[in-house]
Amino acid sequence: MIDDDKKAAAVAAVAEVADGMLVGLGTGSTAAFAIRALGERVAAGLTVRAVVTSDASGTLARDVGIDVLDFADIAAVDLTIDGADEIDARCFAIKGAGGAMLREKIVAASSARMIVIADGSKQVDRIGAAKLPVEVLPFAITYVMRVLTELGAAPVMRDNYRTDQGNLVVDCHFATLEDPRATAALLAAIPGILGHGLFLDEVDAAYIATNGVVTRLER
Ligand code: ABF
Repeated sequence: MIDDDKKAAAVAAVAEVADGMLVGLGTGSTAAFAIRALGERVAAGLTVRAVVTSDASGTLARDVGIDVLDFADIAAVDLTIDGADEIDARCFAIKGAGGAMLREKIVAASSARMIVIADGSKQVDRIGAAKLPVEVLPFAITYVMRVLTELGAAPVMRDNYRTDQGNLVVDCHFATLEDPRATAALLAAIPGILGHGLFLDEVDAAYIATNGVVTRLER
């Protein structure tokens, strides 16, 4: 069962949370298992504070009794736990199917340590098959679509979708992603793109569960 694997990976990562930590909480169904698991540890006496990468995760975290702070007041996070769409042996990840990749990357960047949690379907030899989402300022959307098309990204704008920041998301599919750093640099250089789902330096470790067996990757 994929849900059992998501939960097993989440529980393994939440075991790394220590008393007094400020924890970054990711977004998506796998991250939701981590939020619930952390809530159980808080109910059992663990003292933590958290920041969240989406409004949905904030609602869930508060519901399970976690003290959620406003990230705008936070300079540094101890440990962030988040899902991914693809993760490879280099701990390179594609994130953002859930549309929260901009906040996810900011929280990850602020974190001393970031752990990805995933079921085995997310584990790949080399990232690149998953759609690569980019967050776009609405003002820039037509220009950005043109540039992405010229770059061969086959961009598709998500229908009726806005991020928590009120921006648009465009899903890209590059024919190859042989040089993810070059692609990340290209995307970062386009005015109007506010963030993208390539996580190349942020992930320190991953717990991946397949048929109940949890394996750990370390960068
Ligand atoms: C977040 O949620 C995203 O970065 C990723 O796109 C998505 C994964 O969702 P799920 O765990 O539901 O597959 O972590």
